[in-house]
Parts: sequence; structure tokens; C-alpha cells
Amino acid sequence: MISMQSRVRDIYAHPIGRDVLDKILMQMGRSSKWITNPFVGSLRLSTLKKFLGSTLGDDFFDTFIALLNSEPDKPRTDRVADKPSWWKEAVFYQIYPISFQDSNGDGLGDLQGIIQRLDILQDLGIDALWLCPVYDSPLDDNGYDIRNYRKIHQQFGSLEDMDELIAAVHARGMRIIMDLVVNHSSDEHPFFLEALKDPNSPKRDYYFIRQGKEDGSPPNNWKSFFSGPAWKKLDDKTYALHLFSSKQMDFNWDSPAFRKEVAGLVRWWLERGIDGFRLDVINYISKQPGLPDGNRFIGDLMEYTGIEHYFYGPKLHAYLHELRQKAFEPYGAFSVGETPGIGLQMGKLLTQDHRQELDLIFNFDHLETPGHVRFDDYLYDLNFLKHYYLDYSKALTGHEWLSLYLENHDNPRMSSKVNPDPSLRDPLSKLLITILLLLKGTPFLFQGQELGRGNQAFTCLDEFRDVESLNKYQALLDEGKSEEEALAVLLTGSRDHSRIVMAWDDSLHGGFSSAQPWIKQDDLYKEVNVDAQRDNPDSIWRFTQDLIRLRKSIAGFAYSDIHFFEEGRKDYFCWERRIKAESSPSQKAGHSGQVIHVAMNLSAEGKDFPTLQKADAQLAICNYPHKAVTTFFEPYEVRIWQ
Ligand code: ISL
Repeated sequence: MISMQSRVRDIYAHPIGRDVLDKILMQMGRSSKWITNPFVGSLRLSTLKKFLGSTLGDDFFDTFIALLNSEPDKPRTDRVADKPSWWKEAVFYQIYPISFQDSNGDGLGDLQGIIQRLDILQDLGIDALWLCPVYDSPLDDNGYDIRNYRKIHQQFGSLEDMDELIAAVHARGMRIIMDLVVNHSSDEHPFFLEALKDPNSPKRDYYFIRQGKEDGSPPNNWKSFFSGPAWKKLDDKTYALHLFSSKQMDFNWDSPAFRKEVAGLVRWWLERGIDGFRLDVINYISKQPGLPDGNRFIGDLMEYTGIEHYFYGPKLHAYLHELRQKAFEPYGAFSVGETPGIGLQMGKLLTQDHRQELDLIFNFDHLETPGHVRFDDYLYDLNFLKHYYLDYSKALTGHEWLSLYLENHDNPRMSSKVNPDPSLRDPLSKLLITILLLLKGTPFLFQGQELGRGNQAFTCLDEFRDVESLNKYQALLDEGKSEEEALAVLLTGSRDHSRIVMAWDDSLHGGFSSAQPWIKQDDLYKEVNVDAQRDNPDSIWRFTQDLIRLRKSIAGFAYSDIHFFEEGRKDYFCWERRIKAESSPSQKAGHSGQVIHVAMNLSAEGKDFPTLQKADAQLAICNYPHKAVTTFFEPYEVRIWQ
């Protein structure tokens, strides 16, 4: 048990303590050496409280100790062979349906549009699709606010279209997962409407509807991720909790009847043939009973007051295990949880296979470099990403598996964060794709990444669509920022950068639609589009296809060991995949003993890497045309030997 008498090193030896301290240090831009040095390590919490109590607040230590003591388990550390599963071998592709392909000329993507483009995805080599929400919704947060979980929004089509899509995906030997958004529903969901109408309704217990404080203020100080308090005022005295927009009401997972609804819903979709789910903000589902006020220090540091009371709540493991048993397990369905704030050790506890909770998680720690948040204007240093993946890869035991992603619908494009120079977009995009496809783990590509799409050239507020961006803009003005300053913040971090429509060819609207798209499309589609890139053997699209083919040409590639070289050398990332014999059920004879060797220059400058000659192997793939292979690496150059 952790107590005020425990020392800093005891905290760091605890899986949750280690993750939280690492996170705090990272947020402060400090190294872990701060804590691992013997002096700091031997300090007792009671001593720290004396010195830091006034900065951290009285509740800090109690909350922290309670959080650590709520987790009795430790991740397994013994090393075992990887157990084969289809999702460990697959290359996933995330579709943002409203922006993928419009089939009926309304400027909005739809399910029939996705069906039209499946052959191209298959040609690229994609094995599995993740579809962002297409359910019935008022679309306050682009479908992450669901009104009816068993209905398709008419803008996307119908249930028949969904069935057709599932069948069309399966007919191509691919798989499809949907987004499961059950931390919250729309405030227009019948459960919420019923809870509002009748205070005695059992549905009241499905949400957090609470009395405000004596003075009429909200029940606690929690902040919404989309600006302002996390409480919507229902009448003079009553509030409802919403961690996201004021139209996304948080569900109360402590209600057994509600949890039964979720299991039923998951089974309903699995019966229809889908292969699994991506579970939206699934680590937020268990809130600390009593919903206590958040600590001010943590709130300021992490930006979201209250987060320590729900990002790793007391019943999280129990609820995930229950859902797995009741809904996923009978169908052998796959699950990947979106888990903001979860670190390496907690992630293991959520995904180690013997625990039967989630198959994979999307960790967030690599999305920004230490000390930065998404809305900061800075250049992302790829050396950080290298060390992040080094640490993760080495920590894998065979009991868990890594998800590899750099982009999704919630983040600006990675290539723009690293280096916005358009003349380096091509090699840089190929470098990022190599990291995803050749490290050990399951890659998730986001639509447009195979084209090397960078951020959108937005110019004014009217062009933004995302509720988070619009709320943020207003909040910045309220804080006293000028309109130019507020716009600059959106231009840096808006989620709309990744939500622009796909460019399929150079025709009007890039072949996305015959009508004006729902969100601004810049002129780049005339050059950066699928048609043009499929025709060009040197394109990013073709590079992606080549790497996927390479993965597939080697049986057992997914399970092959990974070895890193010269880890400390700056701007240099180098590893080898050593292919084992008989590591996959789909193993073809004759491929054992192969090696894939990857070396890359992480910098925008040309660099000499003298030891990099691989004279004995054949240079299979490179992102620069080479006459002779020398030790000089061009900016962001990648070489892959086989
Ligand atoms: O934008 C963020 C916070 O300001 C992100 O942290 C994001 O909200 C977080 O990744 C959770 O994302 C998921 O749930 C949200 C939804 O808006 C996102 O699109 C979804 O991916 C609420 O459902």
C-alpha cells in the first residue's frame, strides 16, 4: 500500500505511479532522471508535501495515493511468444465517412461512396477498415454524439447500405470495425430525453444528473474538453455532466441496466457481421464516486480540471472485462480502445491478453513532444518519436501488442507538425509511413496519409467546422486574445486539418463529389490525388503499396523480432526485423531467416551515416532515386534492405 510514508522510488516502482510521474515530467519537459536520482528517490511523500503542498494543493497527495492504491495488479513481465491473431497481421485504414466519397451529390461522404472505393483500398493492400461514426446523430461533434445506436444517419445512407458495405468488405477478404461511442450519448438520445422528462425514470440513473452547489454553481469544477465547465444547466438547480460538448451527455457506467444496454448493442452489431470496434475515450467510463472536485495543479498542467477522477477510474478494468465477456468474446470480435492519458504500464494492464479487456489501445503520448500540447505552434522532433517507439517496442512481452498510428481525425497532419516545408513533404511522408509499416505492431493509416496530405490552408474562421475549434476560438476571445491570435491557434491545432475531403482525381472537387464539399477543399487536389499517384511509381501512394506488399511477401513478418541499432545516435533511426520460421498460421515455406533492415535520417538536413553500408543485402526500397548508394543520406531519406 502506498501512504504518505512511501518514498518517491516506491511510487516510481508502482505501475500507475510510474506512468503518472512520467506524464507529469513529460508535460513539464523534464527527463525521468529527475526522479530516478537517489536523492529525489529517497524523499518521502510527507516531506514533499511540506515543500510542495501549497503549490500542489491539499487534495493532491490524497488523490494520488487513492489512485495508486486502487490498482492492486501489476503487468506481467515474463516474455512469451506472440499468439497469432488476424489483427496483429492486418494493416488498418481509418475512414472518416463524411469526407471519404460522396455518391449522391450532396457534398457529404456516404456509405455507397465507400463501397465505390473499396477496390482502390484493396489494391493499396489494406486488410481492415475502421469507420468513424455513421449512426443517427444531430452531428454536433460529427457523429460522436449518437442519437440512435441502431440506425444509420440518413446523410450516410441506411442499414441496408451498411449491410451491403459489410458484405462488400468481406467479399474482398477485408474486415471492418465500427466506432463505439458509449462514454456519452447525444442529449437527443431517447434515454436522456426520458431521464429529463421523468425524475423517477430508471433512465435517470443512466446519466450524471446532479444538484448544483448551494450557490447555484455546477456540482464540481470539472472542465469540458471542448472549453468551459463540464456541466450543462438543466434548470435552476440541476446539471448534467458532459466531458465533451454540451450535447454529449456522459453515461453512468455504474448502472448495471445501462451496461446491459451496451453489451446488447455491441452484440447487435456483431450479429450484423462487423469484426469489432474502436471504443471511443473508453478509459473515461468509470468516474470516481461522489464526483469530487479536480485538483487545481493537475488541472492547470493537463488543461482539463477533474481528469484524475475519471481517466483511470476505479471500475475501469471490471467494466471492460464484463463487456468483453458478455459481448466481444462470444463473437471473437476485435477491440481497440482510444485511451487519452494512459501510459505504458496502465496500457499493459488494459491489454495483456490474459486479462481479457481490450486487444489494443491508442496511446496518446507520442502525439506531441514533451511540454507541448496540440494547439502549440512548434516543430515536432522525430528523435522523440524514435525514443518513444524504442521504449515501447522493448517493453513488449508477448502478452500485449502495439498499435502504430500518427494521424487520425483528431489531429493535424503529422508531416505538417514535423516540417511544413512542401518541398520535403514527399520524403517525409514516406519516412512516417515506413515507421508505421515496418516497426513491430499493427499500423493504422488515416485517409489521405497514403497521399502525403499536409494540413489544409484555412484562411478564416468561417472555414472551420469542428465544434472543438469553434468553442476554442470563443474561449480564446473571452480570455482576451485578439481574433488574429485566436485564428492562429486554430490554424496550428484544429482537428479540421485532417477532416478535409479525399482527393481521388483532378476533376472538379477532386472526384469526391459533384457538389461543393461540406468543408473547404484547397487546390492541392489537382496534383495530390489518388489517380495521379497510382500512375506514378515514385509516389507516396505507390510507396505505401510497396511497403504493404513487402510485409505480405514475408510470412510471419508481423511476429518477427525487432532489433534496433545505434539507439543514441541523433537523427538516425535504424532497425532490423528478423523473420522467424513458423511464426504464423499462414506461414509459407522457405521464408525463414530473412532480414529486413531499415535505416533513416530523421532530419531535414542531409547527413553522413558512415556505418550504414549494407553491402551484403539488396536495397529493396528507398524514398530517393539512387544511382550509387553512399553513406550520405538526403533529408528524411529512408533505405530498406532485404
Ligand atoms: O480533441 C481532443 C480534446 O480536446 C482530443 O483529446 C479528443 O477529444 C480525444 O481524443 C477524444 O476523442 C474522441 O472522442 C471525442 C470526439 O470528439 C473525437 O472525435 C473522438 O475521437 C468525443 O466523442
